[in-house]
Parts: sequence; structure tokens; C-alpha cells
Amino acid sequence: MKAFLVYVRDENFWRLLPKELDRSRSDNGRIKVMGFPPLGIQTLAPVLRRYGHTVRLFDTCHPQMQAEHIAQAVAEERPDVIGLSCLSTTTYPALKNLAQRLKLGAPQIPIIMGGAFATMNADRILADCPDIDCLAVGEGEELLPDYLNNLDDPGSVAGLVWRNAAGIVRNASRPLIRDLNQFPYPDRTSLPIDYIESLPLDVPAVLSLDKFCTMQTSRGCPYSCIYCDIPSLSQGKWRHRSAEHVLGEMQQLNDLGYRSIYLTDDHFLLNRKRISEICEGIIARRLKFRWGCEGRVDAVAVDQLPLMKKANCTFLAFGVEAGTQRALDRLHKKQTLKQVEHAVSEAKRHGIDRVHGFFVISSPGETEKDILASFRFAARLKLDTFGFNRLCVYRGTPLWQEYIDRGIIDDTRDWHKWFKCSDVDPTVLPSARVNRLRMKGYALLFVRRLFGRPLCTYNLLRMFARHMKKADLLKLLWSPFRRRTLSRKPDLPARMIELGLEEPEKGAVSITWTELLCAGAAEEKAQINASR
Ligand code: B12
Ligand code: SF4
Repeated sequence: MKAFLVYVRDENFWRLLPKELDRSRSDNGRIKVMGFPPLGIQTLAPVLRRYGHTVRLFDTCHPQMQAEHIAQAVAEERPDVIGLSCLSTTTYPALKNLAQRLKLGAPQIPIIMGGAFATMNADRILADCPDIDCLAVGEGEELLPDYLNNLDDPGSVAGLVWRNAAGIVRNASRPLIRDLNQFPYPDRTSLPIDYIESLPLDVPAVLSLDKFCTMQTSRGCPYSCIYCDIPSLSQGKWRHRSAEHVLGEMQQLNDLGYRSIYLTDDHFLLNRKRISEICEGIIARRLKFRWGCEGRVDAVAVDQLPLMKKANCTFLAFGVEAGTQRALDRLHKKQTLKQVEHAVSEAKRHGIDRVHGFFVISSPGETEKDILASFRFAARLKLDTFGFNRLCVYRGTPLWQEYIDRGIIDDTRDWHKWFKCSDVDPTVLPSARVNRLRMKGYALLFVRRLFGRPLCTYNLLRMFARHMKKADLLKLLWSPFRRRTLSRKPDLPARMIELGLEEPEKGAVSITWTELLCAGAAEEKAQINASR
């Protein structure tokens, strides 16, 4: 069988490398894109090939892989199946347009959609989009080959949601894959694209021009932060590939010339023994790339940091999230400010080049004081880089469910949307105020950084300046103070639209006794911590 696998991009998270930054000597016909590779379809392609199928990959960031080109390739090559993949809610409109275009040209070729958003919303997508024939719920490595083998009998494919004459059918669910070591390594060569290590920002912030790719060594996370989809996607479990299997892939990447690797694991830092086996393997094999990963501050195997540094881990990103214990508790983060401080300072002490902090502001109940406290906390930490995003809510997260329970979201009408909490939740500061506070916070942070850690700031700017035009560097520095314009703004919930509201109604929520008591306890805890 022949399958086309298409990764549909969200235009806010990639851009072509500007010509003047392209220093490669040879024009090998590959284009250069600032963005992460489409690891989902890269993972699925070799699995299908192992079963004897032919696969062609598309990534819509390529100028020759736009809807019209894919439609033309479909018409010429007549694949047996088209698989569409996207990550998040934000890409659904683009994916729907593409499905419509492809269906129009080849109505008889089945279109199957997969990915995190598809997994969370399978039935609704099928009801909403007649051009998609079926949805893959969960991991695709076993499901997709099974589907290709049973095109005439979709009812037999566990994990598939599909349509028959009677309506939408949800087959029995497919269990999570137990043995992640059984699959071939992802195909990183057949797409004619070099992915450039960069920050997905609205200015071209190139980090290096070394050969770069992503890799996944484990899946899932056992925690349950209220804004995160991972616990439901991974059913609260953390599964991992063996160190040996991971090292085999790393060796392959090393031999292919990759010199920078980013681990997209939800939580890489969970198992000390595994971290040390991987690091020791990298050192023993003399692998030449540098690598980075994300993790929680409480689980950071602090005693592994020297080994990680020795194994050339140069980037660590922590989910810091907030600078008050009250906000951390409200987010169900299950970490303390002390743990944050400890993890960040240990990472710097052991020589990790760049330590990044992810922060969210404007979470439910957060006050102006709390938000500014987060910026002050960030300024105190030895972080090299940081990002302060406004908290957003996506379907499948505990916060989405809370908003349904509180009457803010109508799941039947709002399922395909995402919201900034400050746009919809009456217990969150209004968006305009949050934006002003964010600018104030950034200004505070910059001043403190500039005067408090001038050498570190200089080195950081030098790193960016290596691959960026001066004008872009200035734009980057200025960007926190500018209004970021996403090409697609978040919607408002159906109920607010009906009522003609542009801002949530203040005082519309009733706070329960439990919430009151918990908030009190958290406050107290923060004070105890502060007094130590
Ligand atoms: C790396 C990453 C990013 C990278 C982008 C990577 C890229 N390729 O462009 C960056 C940092 C840019 C990013 C940005 C965003 N992300 Co993100 N991201 C991730 C992360 C951590 C890992 C993705 C990954 O590499 N997975 C590894 C591959 C192997 O898995 P996969 O793609 O899911 O594919 C498997 C299955 O889904 C399935 N499958 C996939 N496609 C298909 C197709 C078919 C036909 C079939 C049958 C099966 C199938 O099979 C594959 C193998 O099992 C996920 C979390 C996660 N664990 O999924 C969040 C995640 C997908 N991101 C999320 C979000 C919200 C975003 C943003 C909106 C955040 C923001 N506001 O800035 C943006 C939107 C980006 C976009 N739409 O392009 C949410 C999505 C929630 C939702 N309901 O929409 C997730 C789940 C994180 C979370 N904490 O909840 N992200
Ligand atoms: S935010 Fe991080 S720690 Fe929290 S549930 Fe998601 S992956 Fe786990």
C-alpha cells in the first residue's frame, strides 16, 4: 500500500530561514526552516515501511508542499491512504481546509487524522468535518499499520473512530504501547528540509546553524497540572525506551552529522538510573552533539547534573510556572519555590550553559502582586532565558473541565476553541491589565539582569548575535514590550458571544468552601516557606 503522511503546520511556529542567515556553502536542494521537525510522521514512516508499505512525507512549511502541491501529488500518485497529522487545537482550521481540498480532488481516498488534538477530540472532529474519514486515538505505531491492513474492515481497528451509514463509531480503545523499543528510528532524511535550531518567536532568533533534530526517549508524565493535556494523553503513565535503544538512535544521529538534539520528552528527568546510563553511553561512545531537555524541578536528579554536563547537555528547561506558592498550588504543580531555586542554581553551578524557565501568568486567582512576584522571583533565579506566557486553556485539561463545571465553557459548542484564561475567567485579571503587568515585569527583569548579572547577559546576547542580524536582535529584545500578533486569535466561549460580552462578567463565580479553605492553607504555607 502507498500512504501519504502530511504534517500540517501552525504558521505561528515556524518560518523560513532568511537568505542572509543561510551560510551553507552547498545548495543541496533542501530548504531551511526555523522550527521543530514533524516527529510524529517521521516516527510513523519507517514503521509502515517495515510492513512493506510505501510512504511519502509532506510538511506544509515547505513552499512546494502546500495544499495545491499535495493535491497534485495525490492525483498523480493515487495513494491508498492520506494521513494528516497536527499537534494542537490551534492548527485545526488549517488541517480542515487541507482535508477539504484533498477530498475534493480524490473523494475515494480515505483520510485519517492523528496527533494530540485528534486524540482528545476524535468524535467531535468526525461530526464536524465530513472530509475526514476516521480518527486515530493515541499512538500511531500499531494503529496505522493495522488500519492499512484493514481498510475494508475499519470496525476491527482498535483505537479508530470512524463513520458508517448509521453514524459515528468509536471502536474499542487501543492500550498504550508497552514496549517502545520495538520500533525503527524515525526517518529524518526523506523530507527535503533542514530544520534550524531556533526559538519559535516572531523574530528570527537562530540559535545555531548546526545540523539539528528532535528526539523522544520517553512518553507521558505522572503529574496532573491543571493546564496540561499530557496526563490524559498518557493516562498518567510515564513510559520509556531503554538507554540502549536511545543510544542506538543517538549514535545514528551522530553519524548522520547532527550536532544539536532537543529531547521533546514530556519529562525527561524522571529516572536517575536511566539518565546516568544514557549520559555514560554518550560519553563512552564519544558522541559529538550537544543536547537539551525539559523536566520538573522537583524530579531533577541533581546528582546527575555533573554527568549530564559531561555528556554535553547544554540546555535545560524547567517548568517554573509561578513565583508564589499560592499560584503553584492553584495550578496543581506540586512543587515548591524552594525546589525551583535549588534546581536552577544547581544546574548553573554544574555548568549547564543555558537554563530556561517557563512561566505562566494570569492563572485563576492570581493578583497583580502575585504576577509581579513571579517576575521578581525570575529575576532572583539564575535563569539564562525565560518565557512568560498568559495561561491558556485547552480541551482535555483539568482546567477545561473546571470551566465547564463553572459554566464558562460549553463543551458541545466550544470544543474546537482555545482560550486565554484572562479572556474568559472572572477570577483572572483582565487581559489588558495582564499585558501591562507583563511589560512592567519584563522591564524589571531586564534592569535587574543588566545590572545584576552583566557578564551573563553579555554572553547571552553574544550567543544570539552570532546568527542574528543586529536589527533582529534589537527586535528580539524589544519583543516583550510589543503586542504579539498571532495570526489567529483565541475565540470566546459561545456563552459570552451570545451575551455580547468581550470580557468575563466579574463576580459571576461562586467560590466554594473547599476553595476558600484550600486558598487559606496555601497562603499560610507560602508564609511558612518565606519565613524559613
Ligand atoms: C514538541 C512540542 C511542541 C513544539 C512543536 C513541535 C513541532 N513539530 O512543530 C513547539 C514548542 C513549537 C510546540 C508548540 C505548541 N504546542 Co506543543 N507540544 C510539543 C510536545 C511536547 C511533543 C510533540 C512531539 O514531538 N511528540 C512526539 C511524536 C512522536 O508524537 P506525536 O506527534 O503525538 O505523534 C504520535 C501520535 O500522536 C500519533 N500520530 C500523530 N500524527 C498522526 C497521524 C496519523 C494519521 C496517525 C494515524 C497517528 C498520528 O502517532 C505518533 C506516534 O505515536 C507535545 C506533548 C506531547 N507529548 O505530545 C506538546 C503539545 C502537542 N503542544 C501543545 C500546545 C498547546 C502547543 C501550542 C499551542 C503552545 C503555544 N500556545 O505556544 C503550540 C502550537 C504548535 C503547533 N500547533 O504547531 C499541547 C496540545 C494540547 C491541545 N489540546 O491542543 C501538547 C499536547 C502539550 C501539552 N502540555 O498539553 N509544541
Ligand atoms: S506540565 Fe509538565 S509536570 Fe505538569 S502534567 Fe504536564 S508534563 Fe507533567
